[in-house]
Amino acid sequence: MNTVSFTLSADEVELLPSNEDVLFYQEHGWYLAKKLLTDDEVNTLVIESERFYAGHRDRELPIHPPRIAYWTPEEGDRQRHNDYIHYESDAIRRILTKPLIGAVAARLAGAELVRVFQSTLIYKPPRPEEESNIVPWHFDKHYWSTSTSDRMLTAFIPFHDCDEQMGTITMVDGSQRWQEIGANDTVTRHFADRDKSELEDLLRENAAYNGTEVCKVPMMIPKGHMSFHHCRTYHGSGANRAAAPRRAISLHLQDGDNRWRRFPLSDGSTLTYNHDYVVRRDEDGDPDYTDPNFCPVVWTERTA
Ligand SMILES: O=C(O)CCC(=O)C(=O)O
Ligand SMILES: [Fe+2]
Repeated sequence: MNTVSFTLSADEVELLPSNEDVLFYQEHGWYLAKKLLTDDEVNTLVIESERFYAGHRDRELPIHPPRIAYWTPEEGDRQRHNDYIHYESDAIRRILTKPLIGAVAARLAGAELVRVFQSTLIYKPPRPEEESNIVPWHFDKHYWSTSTSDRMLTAFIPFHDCDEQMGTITMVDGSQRWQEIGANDTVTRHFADRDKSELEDLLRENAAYNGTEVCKVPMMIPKGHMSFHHCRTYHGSGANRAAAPRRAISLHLQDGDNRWRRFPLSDGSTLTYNHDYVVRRDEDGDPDYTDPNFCPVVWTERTA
């Protein structure tokens, strides 16, 4: 399994973020990367995602965790989310674990080693009125309270040019530096389960609490490029008003230091994340977020 070599070609080195880009990411909480995927790789993502939707699996999850996002055709023509796409499709896993993506993430996060945390295949049908296409304001760390790290980050990878008309991902500039107000247990619930207007209000209140206003930046992402966002950067996205579906993968990444931690909820129970039902256990019997089956290494500067 660990036959990947963590080296970049001279051409790939040119595609890494500069020191200025890293400072930009630290200040703004997002970064639009150069063309990290070839057209062939992106075309393969389209073909393989269609094969997946038609029922093809290279591997199946041993069980479906209670809060997994997992669209099936019975759900019809609404927004589709499929977690663990890097586990169930070998061809997609190969592209998502391309060392260049990991190397960009490592630079941005200031990490020596980067692993996959999760990946979600996303499809927004071209239906402007479809409510489920709207992704309300959230930041990803809300779902990752059982993770110790505050350096985790996400690559949003569309399979085509992606703009506002298509309902591209939209960042709330600089919000990763905000102190959060109004946080309670509800923030750990997936955005699909939460009230959308409540989230819009919460965003405005949070901005005001931090002495600022909400500045929304829609990511204009050319085919082969991807945007990165910090795990505390607020983001969301709107309707797909284009004629074609919006296809993408959210590739969530963890730095090498990230580990599982117990996260108690106010009712005394312990929060669980999807992984807690499927990954191997560590020596203390706790979920191991370094399990290479689910969380493969995508980049390391350490020599083997
Ligand atoms: O699909 C979108 O527009 C947003 C995806 C998202 O929330 C993420 O990449 O973390
Ligand atoms: Fe997100």
